[in-house]
Amino acid sequence: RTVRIIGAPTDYGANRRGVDMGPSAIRYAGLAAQLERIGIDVVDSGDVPAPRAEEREPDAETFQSGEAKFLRETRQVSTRLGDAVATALDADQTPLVLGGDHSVAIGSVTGSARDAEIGTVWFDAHGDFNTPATSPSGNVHGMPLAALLGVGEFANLEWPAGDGLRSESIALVGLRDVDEAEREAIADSPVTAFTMSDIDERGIAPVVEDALDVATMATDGVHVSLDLDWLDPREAPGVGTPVRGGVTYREAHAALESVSDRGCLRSLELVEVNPILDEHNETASLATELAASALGKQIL
Ligand code: DIR
Ligand code: MN
Ligand code: MN
Ligand code: MN
Repeated sequence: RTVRIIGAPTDYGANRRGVDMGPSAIRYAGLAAQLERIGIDVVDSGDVPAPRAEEREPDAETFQSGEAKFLRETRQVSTRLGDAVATALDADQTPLVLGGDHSVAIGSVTGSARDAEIGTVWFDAHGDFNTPATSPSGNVHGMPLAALLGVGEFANLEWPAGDGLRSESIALVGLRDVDEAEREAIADSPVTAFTMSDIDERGIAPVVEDALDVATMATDGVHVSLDLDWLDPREAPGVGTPVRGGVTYREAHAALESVSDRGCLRSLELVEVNPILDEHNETASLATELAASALGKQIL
């Protein structure tokens, strides 16, 4: 297969600077070479243009509770990224999006869902189900699922077309830090959520199989969104919002190997890598390795 790397160097969706360097850090860790070593053709589109938070109207400074910061910028970048993802898919390439903060998922998913029914597996410590009204932070990286599904105030906002994702086809895996209002939103929504407790009780493999069942049921393919804070901070220290008690190195590989084994992967994204907070780029290296597992790398 051919993989097209598309960088989306945003940081305005998160509250900490540095996640905009994620695409560079992941490329520097040797992403293309690793994928080529397992027989994948790799093309790199470079980065979609993304505004820097400090160059913009500082709505972060005038921010009031009940708002989302940098919504205009999010919409602009999502449109560009959605187009890039859809173009890659039209050319029979597998888009591999490098974030940036998790707000880039709005673009990745709408692009992937433009001409297909898709499912999504969302590996994350967080629910990413806030709306501007419920968000404690105003950061859009905590809102992409609500935005994509048109929850709350997002019902009145149009994102670049991509109607092929139904909430029934979304599985969240690895939750351990969910805000009060998000808890209700997730309970009220047909999405399926697997917490770290589910992984404790059942083990990673059966949980991921269930998540893949949800995402492949009556869909043409699956978008995998991997927030590196899904892993335990001991494995992935270079993220903006680390939460103790995440999955281990081997559990993460096992999960992405299962994704590959299903043969359902349509598009993939690696988000929230923050090299400034990292140790020797190890989180970007880990992201690179996990992408290889999702794309077919095997031990033997
Ligand atoms: C928190 C943090 N729930 C928020 N969310 C993060 O700001 O909405 N998502 N870090 O990845
Ligand atoms: Mn996230
Ligand atoms: Mn997260
Ligand atoms: Mn996030």
